[in-house]
Amino acid sequence: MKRAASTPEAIQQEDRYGAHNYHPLPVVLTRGQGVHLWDPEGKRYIDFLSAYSAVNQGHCHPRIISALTEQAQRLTLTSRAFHNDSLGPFCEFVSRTFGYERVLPANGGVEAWEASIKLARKWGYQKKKIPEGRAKIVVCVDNFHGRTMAAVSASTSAESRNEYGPYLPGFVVIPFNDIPALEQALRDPEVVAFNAEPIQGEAGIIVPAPGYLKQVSELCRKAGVLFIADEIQTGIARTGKLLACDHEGVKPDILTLGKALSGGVMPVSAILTSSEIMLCIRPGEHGSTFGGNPLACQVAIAALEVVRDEKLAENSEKMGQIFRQELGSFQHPLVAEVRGKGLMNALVIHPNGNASAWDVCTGLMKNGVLAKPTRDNIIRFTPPLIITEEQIQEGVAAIRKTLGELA
Ligand code: IF1
Repeated sequence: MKRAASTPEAIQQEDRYGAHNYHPLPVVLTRGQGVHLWDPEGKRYIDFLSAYSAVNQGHCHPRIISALTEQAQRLTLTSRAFHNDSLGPFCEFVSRTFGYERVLPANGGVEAWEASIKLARKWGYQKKKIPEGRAKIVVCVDNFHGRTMAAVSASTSAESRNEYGPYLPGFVVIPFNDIPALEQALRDPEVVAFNAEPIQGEAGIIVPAPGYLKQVSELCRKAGVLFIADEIQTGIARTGKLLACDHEGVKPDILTLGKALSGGVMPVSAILTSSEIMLCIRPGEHGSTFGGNPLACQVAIAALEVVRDEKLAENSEKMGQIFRQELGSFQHPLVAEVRGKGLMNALVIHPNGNASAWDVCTGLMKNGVLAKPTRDNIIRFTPPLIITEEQIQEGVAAIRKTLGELA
């Protein structure tokens, strides 16, 4: 079977034969290059979602695609039953890039996140001597870490959780951006880790108070508890620094990365930590068929080289400032707030206005900009980090036009 010939054909076919676990905007995409995407009818869009920040380097980045095609013709998968000559370079490059001693490779984001939970528990039993089966991990209200049973068990969202029980025990939930609540939770000697996104993504781009991450890190250190930062969405230059934690000079004990680690080319994720923590997992105690495969390793190395060589963190910071300044100057009854860091931004739509975030996104689509609502009244704007000022202004003009049409 070939590609669907038209937008209606693609949508109907997917609707008829696919699971109904998403509610996408009615747009079909057939090609991408840089910040642009095209539908089968040839209409061009600017991508202001970047596949949820996986395509930070832009669509089909030539350097990443060339690493992919070269390696694809040479060796794709060996399993970890044998060594391959790309995993070592990947581990060294990723360790050095992010300043950690060791890396554990995985595939999707949630796989890395879940491994971080397993690793923290192992560490708790081996180093903290927590009685077997008692380890607790503190997570935040409105967290998002993925869709596995562990992630769903840690979730506080009815939509993510309901009718999937029984849930995995061992998670303690506290509010995000609440230091006294963390202090209180850390008094429990069975707590092994505090896990959080530095900026909550799915919750609606919730940026914590300045100094929050620094205090989190200090409190965890004093309590002898691990700080696990899920930077699967915030990491790899999205927020204007290589890591969101870099804004406060904080180094998490365990760091999870995914999404843009491959530039959106294939699922690649990783957890990074010290030798002391990582080596708590011994041979045979964790793994996966595809984790650390040579194709993923070469793609990830190229993807990170692009972030470094094209100075994407700097561009993200610069373009983000311009974007927030432009949107912040809108005088419009629908605009309640503009917030974010770097190129991870949100526009909050007045909940009792005459149009919803969905209406705005549908209007934006017609005007050539692709973005997606989160929650009922928030629109996330996360374009590829290679975006130029001219393209930012093009996006801003489309947002202004769309809001004007809805007023
Ligand atoms: C979906 C949001 C983004 C994540 C963090 C782990 C994962 C994610 C901080 C798991 C994934 C996604 C998955 C996607 C929607 C999405 C998302 F809307 F939920 F918030 F990115 F903006 N940690 N985030 O954000 O990574 O296993 O998916 O690779 O539809 O579930 P994954």
